Parts: sequence; structure tokens; C-alpha cells
Amino acid sequence: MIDIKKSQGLMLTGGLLLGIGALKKYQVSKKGSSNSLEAKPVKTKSYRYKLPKLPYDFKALEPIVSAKTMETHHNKHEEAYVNGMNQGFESLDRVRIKNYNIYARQGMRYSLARNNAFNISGAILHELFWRNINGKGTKPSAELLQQIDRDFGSLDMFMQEFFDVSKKIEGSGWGALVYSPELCKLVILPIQNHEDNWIPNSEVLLVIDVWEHAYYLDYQNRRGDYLKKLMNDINWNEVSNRYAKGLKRYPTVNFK
Ligand code: MN3
Repeated sequence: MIDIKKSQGLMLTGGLLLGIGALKKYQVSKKGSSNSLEAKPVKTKSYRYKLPKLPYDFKALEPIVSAKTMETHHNKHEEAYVNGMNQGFESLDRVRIKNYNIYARQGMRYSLARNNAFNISGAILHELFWRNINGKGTKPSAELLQQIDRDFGSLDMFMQEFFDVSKKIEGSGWGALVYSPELCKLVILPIQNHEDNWIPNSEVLLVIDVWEHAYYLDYQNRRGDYLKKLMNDINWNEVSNRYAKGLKRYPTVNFK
């Protein structure tokens, strides 16, 4: 038979001991985390991410985008971003175990953090992009259309604004339509490279790649022609689903 009182006493003692243990640990870690910010070398092993398969055939977008462009774009360019993020995390693993001096490790970590922002954003943007094109005559949902009318006046005006912004991006980047839960509003952004000109916490509804690698084989310098054709092939079902998801996103602040 279990003696309830005794077992309660043991539990109490155990809890107290655990409590003291936690307190000791806290004091040690407090002492350890002095202003010097010194950490002992630690071994970490980052997961290796894989390039997802293209959700359709390389030929699916012909004649708007050739199979050759799609194959190079997915198999070479996107793969480089996935490899880049794996290498970034593996390099961070190496910095942790090597315990370099502060000058060496700060420079390495800063440049790795920047590379991470570039490669991770690049990999994610491509996956969003493949899925929000190849729409074959789909239409925005009634709810999304209503929001587009409210924020841009009409679907035609949105298309014109999206084209103008995407066409003007200097060098490499993306035209993007996002939904900001803080503003309850759709916003067009000219993303530079993969990681500049973002709005925090926004839901990405639509992105179009305007890096030259996305169109140069088929359109050379005619970015406008590529954009016009691809914008007629938007997968509005996917964009509408992302909008519905965006509506459920929790706002971080309220500006009303
Ligand atoms: Mn690309």
C-alpha cells in the first residue's frame, strides 16, 4: 500500500530539490552569461533541406515560358538557393564548434546571416512562384475580388499597377502582392533580389520572378512582354486560397 502522506512528502522534497537544482543552474547560467558573452564550443548538425519537385511538367507553361527555361530555372537556379541555405547552416555549425575569436566569428556570422536571408527567401519565393502561375483561365474568388476592388478600384487597375511595379524593378527581383493583416489591406511590393522590401507578417499571395534567368532565353531584354504573358496565366485559385489564409493571420498590432 502506498503511504499517501509519505509519498506527498517525497514529492514535496523532490520538488524542492528540483527547485534548488533549477535555481543553481540559473545562477550558473547567469554567471556564465556575463558581459563577455563567451560560450563554450558546441556541436550542432543542421538538417539538409531538399529541392522540392516542380509541381508540373517543364513543358506546362509553353509557349509562355519554354521547357528549357523552366528546367534551368528549377534544376539549376532554385537548386543553388537550396544548396546555399544548406551550406549556410553547415557553416554556422562549423563556427560553433571551432570557437573562433570574436573578430573572426562576428564577421563570419554576419555574412552567413545575410546569405541565409538571401538563399532562404530565394528558395521559398520560387516555390510560391511555381504554384501561383500556370492558372489556365482561373479567376479570383468573390472575396478576393471584393478586396481588390476596395484596395485598387478594379482588377484591371490592380493588373496595371502590378505590371508597372514589376517592370520597373532595377536589376533582379520579384513583383509581389501581399496581404497585411495589420492594415487589412493588399499591397504591391517591388522585392529586390529575394530579401529586400518586405512587410513583416504579410501573407504572400502572388509573386512573379523578374530576374533575367526567368525570361532571358525566351524574351531576351523584353521583360514587359514576358510579364504581360505570364500575368495572363496567374493561378487565381492558389492566390485566392492564400488570401483566405491571410485573413486568418493574426495581426501583431492594430493601427485603427
Ligand atoms: Mn528565379
